[in-house]
Amino acid sequence: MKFFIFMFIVSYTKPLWADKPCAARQIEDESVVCVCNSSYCDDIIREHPADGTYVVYTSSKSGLRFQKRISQWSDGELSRRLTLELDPTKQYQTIEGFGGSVTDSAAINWKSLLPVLQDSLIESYFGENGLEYNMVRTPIGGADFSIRTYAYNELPLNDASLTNFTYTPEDIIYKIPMFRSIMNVAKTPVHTVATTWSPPVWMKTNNNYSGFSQLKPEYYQTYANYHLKFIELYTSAGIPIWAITTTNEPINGILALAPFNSLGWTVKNMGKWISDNLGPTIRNSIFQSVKIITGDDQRVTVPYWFNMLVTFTPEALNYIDGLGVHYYTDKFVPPAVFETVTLTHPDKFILATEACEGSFPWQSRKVILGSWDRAKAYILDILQDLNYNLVGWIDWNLCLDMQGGPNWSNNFVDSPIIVDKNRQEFLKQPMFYAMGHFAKFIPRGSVRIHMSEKHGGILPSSIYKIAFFTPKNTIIVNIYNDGKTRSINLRVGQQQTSLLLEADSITTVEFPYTL
Ligand SMILES: *[C@@H]1O[C@H](CO)[C@@H](O)[C@H](O)[C@H]1NC(C)=O
Ligand SMILES: *[C@@H]1O[C@H](CO)[C@@H](O)[C@H](O)[C@H]1NC(C)=O
Ligand SMILES: *[C@@H]1O[C@H](CO)[C@@H](O)[C@H](O)[C@H]1NC(C)=O
Ligand SMILES: CC(=O)N[C@H]1CO[C@H](CO)[C@@H](O)[C@@H]1O
Repeated sequence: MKFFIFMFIVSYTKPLWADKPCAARQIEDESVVCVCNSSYCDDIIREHPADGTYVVYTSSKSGLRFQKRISQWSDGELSRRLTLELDPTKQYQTIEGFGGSVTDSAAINWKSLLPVLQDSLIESYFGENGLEYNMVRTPIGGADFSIRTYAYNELPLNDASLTNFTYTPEDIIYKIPMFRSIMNVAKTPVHTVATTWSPPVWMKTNNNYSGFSQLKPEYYQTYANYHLKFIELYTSAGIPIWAITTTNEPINGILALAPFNSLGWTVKNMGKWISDNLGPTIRNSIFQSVKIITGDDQRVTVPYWFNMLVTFTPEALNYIDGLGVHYYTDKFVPPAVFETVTLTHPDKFILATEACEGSFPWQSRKVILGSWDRAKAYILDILQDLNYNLVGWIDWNLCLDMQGGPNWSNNFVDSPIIVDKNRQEFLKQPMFYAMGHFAKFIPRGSVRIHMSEKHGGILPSSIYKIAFFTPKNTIIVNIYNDGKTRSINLRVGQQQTSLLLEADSITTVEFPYTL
């Protein structure tokens, strides 16, 4: 019996030291990147906290990456400044997941690495000792993060019945192999969201991949079938599609905003296409459970793609499962805009479907190695979105090259993993760990719970926070400290403790809880 107890302790404590720490490379004026090469890559093991204990994981500007500590709840000396109090009985949205995007560019960069590095990149994102991503977004055909402009069934021209819809070289050489690698590694089903940037040019009014365009009316049903054909094509390659969106950033093609693949939609026509074509096509097929996500555009457009659309075409509500939102106007548009949907249509979900840093013309440095500011921008945005009942958050390219590409339209941006093909290594940016504090610790099915702040002092709050009850019967709390090192209290029921928050850091706390 003693022998077994001893074994239990050994097997319980051993994983604490099994994490491989970040191989840190300090970047001048920035934080660190963690370097993965063919013989070394850091990982993170999620502990199972025992009753009466909690586990703390911290990443910080000073260079901590998932630093792990185990502590006990105490009734000792508490801070008098700030107490965060949890109320697990008051619950909000249920989480669908977190992830990143398999674009042509991401898959090309991934493929440029040695096989052993390809594996550790996928492990880093999807593995049990990685971030445990459980969602992916992928373009249907080409996007700006491709090396050429293309779509499915470009030829024959005006082929309304899509007789030539088949795999592209990008699917065969890059994207499908990357998906297969992901699905071999992921321990939970990966929910894939597929999106068209532009259909073949013959379906469009301007006969061009970019610029001002709309769908020619005679191809409304063809464009619906185009989505069904894609779902069939990827499903037969072993890649199930969980959702489709109703076209990437439809505003771009109306305002001719972006120099890359787009298709413009007016709200009225979009509603009509969903009700008359896309909705019935999907729901009357064997893929009827594939979710239909409308919007897939900036936060500023939420009232158009949802409330205005369903006012014009209420029938669209029968087909729409949720709304997708992109990141790029978040700093200028208050999140309260989400309440126009969440309060009026609580049965529809909102999912963040695209985000990256470095996309604005005034951001002259597209990739900034080691940028903590960009990690912080991700963290604060995710906290804000989740606090407004969004059900998940999908990042853009899973990896890019040192320049932030490749990209046929020279639209370079940053990514949580930067691939250095020449040195055969990849660099995990601070943004990678920012994603990890959410993706790894908030599994699908987690429910957000209420947390209130009680101030005992005069310090203004530079604390941003969120809490979830997870399907593993634990509570997780994420706290961003946007200031100097400080102590706060955490309380749930009779249990309370003092928590030390590092300067400029994100802290995840996890402990067992029975509702
Ligand atoms: C790989 O990284 C490890 C840890 O930083 C280092 O010790 C090793 O020398 C590197 N190997 C190569 C081939 O660069
Ligand atoms: C089918 O598409 C391929 C790839 O674009 C093209 O090479 C081929 O000519 C097309 N077939 C027909 C019959 O148009
Ligand atoms: C397509 O539109 C872009 C501008 O968005 C323009 O530069 C390009 O010349 C056009 N191509 C064709 C074939 O018309
Ligand atoms: C600057 C740069 O790398 N541009 C690339 C963008 O993508 C196109 C298509 O792959 C390349 O030809 C350019 O070199």
